[in-house]
Amino acid sequence: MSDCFAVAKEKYARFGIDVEKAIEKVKKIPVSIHCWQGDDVVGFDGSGSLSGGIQTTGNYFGRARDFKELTDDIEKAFSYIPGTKRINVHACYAILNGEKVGRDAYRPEHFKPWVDFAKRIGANGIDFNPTMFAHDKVKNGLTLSSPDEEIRNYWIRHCIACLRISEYFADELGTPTLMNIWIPDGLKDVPADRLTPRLRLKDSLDKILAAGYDKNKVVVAVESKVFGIGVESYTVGSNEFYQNYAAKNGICSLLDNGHYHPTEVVSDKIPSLLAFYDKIALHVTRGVRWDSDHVVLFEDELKEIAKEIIRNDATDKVLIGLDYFDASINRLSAWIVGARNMQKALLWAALQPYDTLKKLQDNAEFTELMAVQERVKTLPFEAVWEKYLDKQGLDEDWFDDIKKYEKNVLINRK
Ligand code: RNT
Ligand code: ZN
Repeated sequence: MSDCFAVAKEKYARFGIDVEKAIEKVKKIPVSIHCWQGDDVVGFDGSGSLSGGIQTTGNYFGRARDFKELTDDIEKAFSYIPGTKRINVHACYAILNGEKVGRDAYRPEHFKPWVDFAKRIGANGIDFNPTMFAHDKVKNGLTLSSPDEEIRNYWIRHCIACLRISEYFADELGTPTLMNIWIPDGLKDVPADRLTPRLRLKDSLDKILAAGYDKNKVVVAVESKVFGIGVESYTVGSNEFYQNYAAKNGICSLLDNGHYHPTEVVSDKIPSLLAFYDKIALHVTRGVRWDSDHVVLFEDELKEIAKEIIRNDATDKVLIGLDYFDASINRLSAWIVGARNMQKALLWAALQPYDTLKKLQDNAEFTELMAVQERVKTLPFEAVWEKYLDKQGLDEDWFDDIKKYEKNVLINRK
């Protein structure tokens, strides 16, 4: 292997690329890993099955059913995921210990076990999400945009409670918490009124932000969507709505690459937003024909997304999070494959000769630009990836151990 690496190092160096530097750079880029891959987005607060157009399909055995099982699985999966890892938690993963408390009154203490866990496994921080789906206060599919003031207020209180919990995570773990707001609100069929629900959503968001929060501790983001299953005709929180809201209110915009029309790409949106925002956030996922949230694979668009982060020196500006959920395969394997692929793409992106390529573009040398871009695609990347793993005490032999965990641990959850 070391021989392969030496050859790779030399081949990349011919294009002016320092592979050691690339490895060190990528190791430090935080990736927020979503807890909800482990239990099919069910959570612990028992408010019913998924709603709002998000769906898990499949029933592979071994779904984590409580905090202990979920964190055991995360810990096991993390042991095979290189790089700097954060944990992304939804409010529905509160540990209530039988206390009768609504989502609008969740307190930091309900998440203390997550903090203890994150500290114990050395996570870089926790990110957080209000959970405004799978709940009886979602009325006619609407939350923050509901015509019913009581419903809106419930979810406003929930989001404010989440701000406090986010501050608590930041205090405890010493890194800012990304608090991402996604709502399922929309309509199945042709709306009679597209504006008023958006005005109500705007007002609700204003009220949440008016509660105040420490901007050094919490980055608030809004996540747009184009449509969902059951809400095909209209989404209140559309891209245009949230881009403008975020820009005008100094908050962050989150791009989920499953949330756009099929020929739109998030890789092209990243530099557009970098021209205006200090920070942007990502949900990296893989949509197959719709926002299906398949496991992230090492594909062209993922590489393109990573390239936009690396070549624009935006590793501090783009907050990377994963958002997929596959219930048809071993869930730990889903975590490991997807999270490794994110880092693989970042490493791949860190190995591109941008100075040369940008110069060729500026000089309109498009023939050579194409030739060089194609040439570097097949440089010996695998050897560098293996070195990246090796430097973190890892290799490609993780699958057998996960199979063993499946046989010894997951099997008992039937
Ligand atoms: C739904 C959004 C949202 C959720 C998670 C669970 O379409 O992508 O981010 O997937 O919050
Ligand atoms: Zn998302």
